[in-house]
Amino acid sequence: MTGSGATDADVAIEGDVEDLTGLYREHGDQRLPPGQRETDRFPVLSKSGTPAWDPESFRFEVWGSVDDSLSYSLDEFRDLPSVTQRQDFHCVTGWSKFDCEFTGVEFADIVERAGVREDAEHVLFHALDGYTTNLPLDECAREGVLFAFGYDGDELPADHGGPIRVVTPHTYAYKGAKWVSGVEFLAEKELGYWEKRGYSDAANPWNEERYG
Ligand SMILES: Nc1nc2c(c(=O)[nH]1)N[C@H]1C(S)=C(S)[C@@H](COP(=O)(O)O)O[C@H]1N2
Ligand SMILES: [Mo]
Repeated sequence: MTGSGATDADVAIEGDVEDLTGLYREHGDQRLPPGQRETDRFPVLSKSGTPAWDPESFRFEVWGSVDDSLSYSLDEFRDLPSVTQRQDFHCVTGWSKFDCEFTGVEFADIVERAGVREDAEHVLFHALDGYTTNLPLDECAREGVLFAFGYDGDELPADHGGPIRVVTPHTYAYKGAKWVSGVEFLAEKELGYWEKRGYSDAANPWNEERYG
């Protein structure tokens, strides 16, 4: 099967839903970052539409400055230990959606499985539509950065990055690659798609870091 690849499976939620919606308190007392408006919808933002992918051949790969390169099929990836977190989502174009429930594998877990080396300080995420985005390793390793395959108890919809997307509740959402298929650990920083085109590399919504 190609196309959305959706299999309409419920996503098992292991354990409690962790509430990370309070992380804005690191930056003050405003849950809604400056210049944002809250929406109940979940708009779709993609540079070039939703790519086709095949659940049979899809691989999630980890390489670069690691002791063990990793390669998982979709089923293998979904069988890794997962968490479910309630998070807020902030798009740099000005909308925020509160209380999104994402289920997925913690970034920190992948760091451990791959044995990320001492010299790795940066991460470049690769996606099926050719999108890339970069983050410092120490920001990725924070609680809240997930490789999400579930949304609100269902499979993550294809438009929102299914089968797997990154979520980064500490930053604007362009730091969260939809359709993520590769994670590259780097000693030297490489800028991603929007970062090269003038968007902020730091992308902190509470500091309103929209442009670089
Ligand atoms: N692969 C990929 N990931 C991406 C994008 C994209 O175009 N391609 N757009 C980014 C932007 S700008 C935002 S705001 C969010 C939007 O996620 P959503 O469509 O689920 O709302 O995905 C981010 N991740
Ligand atoms: Mo965005």
